Amino acid sequence: MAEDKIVKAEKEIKLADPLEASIETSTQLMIKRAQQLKIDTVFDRAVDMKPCNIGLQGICCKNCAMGPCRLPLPKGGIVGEDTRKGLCGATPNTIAARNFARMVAAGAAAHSDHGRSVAEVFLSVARKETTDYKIKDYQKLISIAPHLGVATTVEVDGEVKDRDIDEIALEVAENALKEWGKPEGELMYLKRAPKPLYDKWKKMGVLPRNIDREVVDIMHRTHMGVDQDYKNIIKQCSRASLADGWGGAMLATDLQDVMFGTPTPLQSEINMGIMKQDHVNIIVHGHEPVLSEMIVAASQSKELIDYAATKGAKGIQLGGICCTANEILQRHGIPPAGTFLQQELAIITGACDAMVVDVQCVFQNLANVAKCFHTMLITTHPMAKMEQDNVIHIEFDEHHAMEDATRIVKMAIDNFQNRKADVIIPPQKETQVVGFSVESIEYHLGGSFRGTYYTLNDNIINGRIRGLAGVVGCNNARTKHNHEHITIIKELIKNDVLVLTTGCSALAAGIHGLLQPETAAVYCGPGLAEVCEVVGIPPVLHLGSCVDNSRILLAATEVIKAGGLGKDLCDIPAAGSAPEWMSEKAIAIGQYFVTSGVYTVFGYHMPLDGAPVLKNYLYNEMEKIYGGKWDCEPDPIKHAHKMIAHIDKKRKELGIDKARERVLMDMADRQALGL
Ligand code: NFS
Repeated sequence: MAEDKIVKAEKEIKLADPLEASIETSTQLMIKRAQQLKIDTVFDRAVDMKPCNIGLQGICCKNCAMGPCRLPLPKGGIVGEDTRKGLCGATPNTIAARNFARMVAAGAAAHSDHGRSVAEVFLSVARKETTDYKIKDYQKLISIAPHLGVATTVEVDGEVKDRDIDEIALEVAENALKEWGKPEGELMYLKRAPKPLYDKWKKMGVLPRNIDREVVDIMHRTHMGVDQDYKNIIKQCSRASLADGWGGAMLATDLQDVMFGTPTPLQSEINMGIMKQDHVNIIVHGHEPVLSEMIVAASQSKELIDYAATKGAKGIQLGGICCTANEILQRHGIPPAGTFLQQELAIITGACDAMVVDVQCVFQNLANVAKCFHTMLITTHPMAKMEQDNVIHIEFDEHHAMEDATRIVKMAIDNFQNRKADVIIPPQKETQVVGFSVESIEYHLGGSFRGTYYTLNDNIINGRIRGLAGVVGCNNARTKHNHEHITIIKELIKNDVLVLTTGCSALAAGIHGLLQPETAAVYCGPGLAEVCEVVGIPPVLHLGSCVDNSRILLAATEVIKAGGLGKDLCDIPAAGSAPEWMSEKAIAIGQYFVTSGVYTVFGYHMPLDGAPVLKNYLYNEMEKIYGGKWDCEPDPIKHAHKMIAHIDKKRKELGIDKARERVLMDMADRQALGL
């Protein structure tokens, strides 16, 4: 196409160096392509705009109109008493803690509101108000029912019988929805945690009352002139974050599994190379699988595939971006087109006939990029519209879900013939084995007759597996795309740490070929390689989207139940990491990991440097209360080794450090022992 038809960026901005912006080839190619077309992307904007130094330190207070009050650290640090204060007298600790708390509130709200939407759809299913969604996994329904106070059996004339499944579904749906706003009590899922952890939360007064209330509590408490004790603010952060991890997010995962199926391992592909020149390409982007599940069904219907053929397309290629990609990948094998930072680039290919978005992590600049091509950008959620006039809004409703999805797919097909730009799809793609869950790990590591976590525990105790790491979270345009994720994961598996991954970190791992069983022989230490080869799993297990971090909590709980590795989550040789975090959701996740006893290291930076006392509280003092603590390390190798050092500390506390030394002895060592 004539390049003068491209709508140019409004102003000339500094351009990113593609090789500095990402370690990934297709991303580099598409950044260059965008620059040739004079379309700015997030990578260029990150070079053009520096972050605010005061905001970076976490000490800008704009919670009232006497401010914004800014309390930067004095040059040369604090000497003597820290006398910095805002107009009202708020200290750096109060200000940074409030800002941190509001991130926890926003993150918990985003995950949990997603969960609420799923629960509402599930209620419609249970009431039989919709036939578009169904219960797919009855076993999962039965397994979660008791945790929501729903009996699965009934006694009739002294005989125990199974209850009617429809009755169970309805009660589960009603009880689940009550978790968002019940007037008294505490969240029911908290009791799924190991008892010592639950007791700790109870003693500390951080058991969430209901999901919404803990978020509202933070917004109230951080209003001007309310909570002025950073420890008390952080305590509420713990409470609200638990309402996310062991509440809204966990309910989202469970009810999605019930309706759409619990993931089991499958093979798929990933990266922009999954898009096809001669197919209608539809990219779903966002988070709630309620929408994307229907788009999957519509795009696979014979009627629409035939319709696509009438428009000259060889088929319909569906792909995903961000966590909605993970949802449909895990359950249907639909290949993701990329991570959070590749969303604009998928359109730059010129081959994206429709991008369908719902909520969270969606760039507003997509509309500007779409304008340069034929791409139809469709918003679908009542709370997430865009002001640009080239964006189409089709409100998605579970009561006519299939009808909406069919309409959207048909529009994309009609748009296939309108492609105007030269289509350049980068060829890069990788195969990957994905679809792990608490249930499938149990099956894989325990076998079909002995489905338990004993085998995993055994291998941790004997030292073949040094420990577990959860590596999760976003990409951030302030760090080199995928570099930190991949460097950290490789360093962990090289040191025999089994990695559980979710979110964009999982997508990054897939793109760089780390989600293949063959990876074990190439990158792993000898112990982990042996386990992976025997069991046939990759050393990096994809557990789903960011709400599925709840799977990591429950997998860790299963490890405790299987025995031999302590009584509480903080006893396990395990650590958490978000190497390239950017979202408020990541802060909520970090806080519930820490409050659940996990040592959690973030990459890039944390907005705490301007409040060293608060920082020390989060990085050190919290461990004395919950067994877990925050840390931050931008250097990926040091980052991985901080996690490994923590894992080794826990091995020592459990008395299993010697076992590992034996396992890692080479032949010469063994011969020296005369065995
Ligand atoms: Ni998580 Fe998923 Fe990605 Fe970050 Fe955004 S998509 S919910 S927030 S950027 S991992």
